[in-house]
Amino acid sequence: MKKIALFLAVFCIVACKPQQKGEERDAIKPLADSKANSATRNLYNRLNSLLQRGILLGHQDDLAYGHNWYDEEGRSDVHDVTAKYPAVMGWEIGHIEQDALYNLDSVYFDRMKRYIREANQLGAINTISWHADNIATGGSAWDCAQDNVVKSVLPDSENHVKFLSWLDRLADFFLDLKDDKGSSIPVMFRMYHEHTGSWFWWGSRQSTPEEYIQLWRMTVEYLRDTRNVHNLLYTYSPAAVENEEQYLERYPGDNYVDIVGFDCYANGENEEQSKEKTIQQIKAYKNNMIVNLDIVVNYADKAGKIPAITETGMERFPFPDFFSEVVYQQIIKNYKISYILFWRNAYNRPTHYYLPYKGSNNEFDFCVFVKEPKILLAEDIKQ
Ligand code: BMA
Repeated sequence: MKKIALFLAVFCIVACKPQQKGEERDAIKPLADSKANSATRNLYNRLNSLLQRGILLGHQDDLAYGHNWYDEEGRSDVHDVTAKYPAVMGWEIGHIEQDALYNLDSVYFDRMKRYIREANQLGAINTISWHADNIATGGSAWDCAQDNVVKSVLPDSENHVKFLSWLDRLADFFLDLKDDKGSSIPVMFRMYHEHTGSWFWWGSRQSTPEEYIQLWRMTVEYLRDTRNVHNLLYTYSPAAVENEEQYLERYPGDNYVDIVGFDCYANGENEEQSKEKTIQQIKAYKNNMIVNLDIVVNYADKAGKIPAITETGMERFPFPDFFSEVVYQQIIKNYKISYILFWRNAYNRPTHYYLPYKGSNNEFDFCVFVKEPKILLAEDIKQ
């Protein structure tokens, strides 16, 4: 009996040792990058434990600009309206592959590094997407005139070497994400997204499933193994699908993915459209969201991944209770998902906004939404 008591006491001292802040922990699940640095493994564990607390509110380009303003110190449309910052901030590195100074939405890359640092300081988590140009034509990510661009960047194909030089520029950017003390900042990298649609050169009509999977794996392997980038969690983010089979048709495999999500929007064509039409669009959105949430949450559960809504919203949300009633009560309330990322509030396009800004419609409705105990902002999760 004494022996058992002694064993239990020793076990407890060893096993129940409190975790020190910043201490290196192994990720709960193996990550796509087995050499992911400690900050990245901690981020994964943090996402996992936050999943039990609620849903993180995310916003694209939140600190970079908002409705009718651009690069103002400390400003954020979400903060203007709710007095808190989003818990997830999305950034876009399209055009970094061209060695450009700023991205396709006019955000300077050196400032983006600063915003990422600021977001990190606020306790928020950063996610990065990449609308890479079409390497074969010189056109944009949306240039789908050819259906062999993915094939052309794979090993031994005509654009492979040039494409690796593009990945080098990405690697340099990721490696340069550091906090004030010089420690690496981990980010969720959401690459080749919405590939179940066919509006990007990596889309479903532009490549075979095998080619897409090869592109994904090649990118992970190059960044991770050749360039030693170890601060990424890889995020799989198709456009809305109809069933799990479609969701997984181009899935690169559990060893290459950490976070599983989907992008899904409510259509909203113009300001003059009838109320009836808006209601129909919202109904379709709700159905789509629920189908995809079921797929993603279920798959994440089976495979030990983090489930998320990686892009969503309705431009101008011309519906009174869009956030508190439609998005929260009717869609996300009963789901265990890590985060919901709303798309950007453009500084130079008055109707291109996906979250309220000071003085816009739905300010109060959005405040009701963020006050739901399950909705978490940066201040709620700061460590
Ligand atoms: C789209 C729009 C575009 C933007 C692109 C990449 O959905 O917001 O204006 O250039 O995303 O951020």
